[in-house]
Amino acid sequence: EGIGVQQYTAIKIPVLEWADGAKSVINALPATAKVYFVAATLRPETMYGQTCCFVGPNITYGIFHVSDDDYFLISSRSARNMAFQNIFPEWGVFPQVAEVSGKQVIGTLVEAPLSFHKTGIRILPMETVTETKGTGIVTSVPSDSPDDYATVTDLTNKPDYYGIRKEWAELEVVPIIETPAYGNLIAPTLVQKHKVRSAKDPKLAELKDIAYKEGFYNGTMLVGEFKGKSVQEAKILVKNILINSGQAFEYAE
Ligand code: A2H
Repeated sequence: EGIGVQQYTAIKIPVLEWADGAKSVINALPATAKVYFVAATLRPETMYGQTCCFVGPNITYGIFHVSDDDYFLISSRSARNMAFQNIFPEWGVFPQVAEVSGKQVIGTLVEAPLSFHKTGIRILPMETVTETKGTGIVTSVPSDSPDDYATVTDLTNKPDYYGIRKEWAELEVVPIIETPAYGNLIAPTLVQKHKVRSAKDPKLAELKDIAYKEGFYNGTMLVGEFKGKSVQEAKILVKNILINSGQAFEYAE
């Protein structure tokens, strides 16, 4: 992806209840194991609006032992990178204890940090997740990400095709950021205005750009500890809250 470094905030999303498909894998771990899905995001200030978390259904993920009872479920590519960023205790070492496909974990209930949906959100499939970026786990904020909104719309329209329960994709989309040009639900507004047909619509590339720039330069927080502050200010403040509480860390690639 060109020259330069991409700085992500890696969000630790603990599991509340595993999908049946994952149980055979998880039962082989120590009984005290605490497994986190780790999502790489450029928009930590949007974490209030998480309504689900995406995996690539055809991606094979690893479960890696981090320390004590903590395990990360991420792509092996990102585990390798993390091993050279002091995220694992031993430099260059990223002990894999199990392997699991995206498909197997669909339906898992997780507890997303800061999300308004306090009883948990579901792991759902997103076919456009690439294994070669971030951790291969994408937390979904349909209010502010056109890709995420288009994907949850596809999932809601064809739940049987995607092998999910419709209600898993239908959690309420709450406004979290206001922009002068697009109101308080920028992603649904753009997707509807430009008649995006599915999550694979090529128009999404441009809409993603518009939403990102408009949110970053002109957005104001409507919720959370930094309500009323600009997105530019809130981004670093929310990131620091998450890092200081042990719910996130910095990850670069
Ligand atoms: B962002 P960049 Cl609200 N495959 O987080 C596809 N997309 C991925 C990914 C992967 N392997 N890993 C991360 N991403 C997504 C929030 C968000 C994001 C909002 C708005 C825009 C946005 C909630 N989803 O990204 O290619 C993640 O989604 C638009 C750029 O490294 C991550 O941030 O620039 C972003 O793409 C990283 O994209």
